[in-house]
Amino acid sequence: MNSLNPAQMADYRAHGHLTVESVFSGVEMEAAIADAEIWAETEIAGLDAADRAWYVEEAVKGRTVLRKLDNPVYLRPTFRALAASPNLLALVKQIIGPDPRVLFSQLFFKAPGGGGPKPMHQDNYYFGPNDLEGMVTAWIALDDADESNGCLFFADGSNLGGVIPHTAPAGQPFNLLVPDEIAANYTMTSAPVHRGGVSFHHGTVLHQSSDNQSDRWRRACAIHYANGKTELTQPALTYDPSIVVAF
Ligand SMILES: O=C(O)CCC(=O)C(=O)O
Repeated sequence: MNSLNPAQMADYRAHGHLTVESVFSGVEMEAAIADAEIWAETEIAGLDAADRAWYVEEAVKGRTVLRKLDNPVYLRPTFRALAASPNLLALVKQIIGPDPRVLFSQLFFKAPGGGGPKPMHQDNYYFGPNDLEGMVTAWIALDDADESNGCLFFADGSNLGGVIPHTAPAGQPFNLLVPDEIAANYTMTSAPVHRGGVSFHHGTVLHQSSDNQSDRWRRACAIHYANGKTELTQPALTYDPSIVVAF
């Protein structure tokens, strides 16, 4: 599929997220996983103590597995090719407008047997763009993602509200989240996606994922696109403008 129909666009605008299946083939996802595995192996070998605390999945006992790696689109040709896929870019342009650039990207591993949760947050709080409509995250499912292995959950329509101040737990300055007493006000809807599908989400929609309770991996690549006019004027963390990928 390389265009969204009016019902899909209306769904995205109303709910703040949209799942599009079969954007990529199983073969493309297998190749991405193979590259992710090679990359993870080399990164694990070089992690210092501070990086281990943020990137290694503590809950997985008996082996060292990564929770995530940053900037796959900038650093890995395999993931850059996914981000540059004409099919994906056509959908991204329909959602946010012309000249999309990748400002940041993340590879999430969520291992079987302990891959941990990601608490409720809004990407627009992290990125602080000058235009709240100017960014979309394309979350590519490298594996089938469902409720048992930790798919995304969204607060439908929360993209129409504002950006909520986030806090960070002690010792986890990068783990920005919506405080529990505010998060409790929202009903969350699961967004299962098959391998090769993409869950698009608006920068302001509240979302989270649970831990992986299955014996299957739940790997995904989140690509954070901005249109050509959007700048990160109030980012909560530091994003390096020299690694932006344009097409
Ligand atoms: O994959 C996850 O569990 C979290 C992803 C996420 O928060 C995002 O793509 O913005």
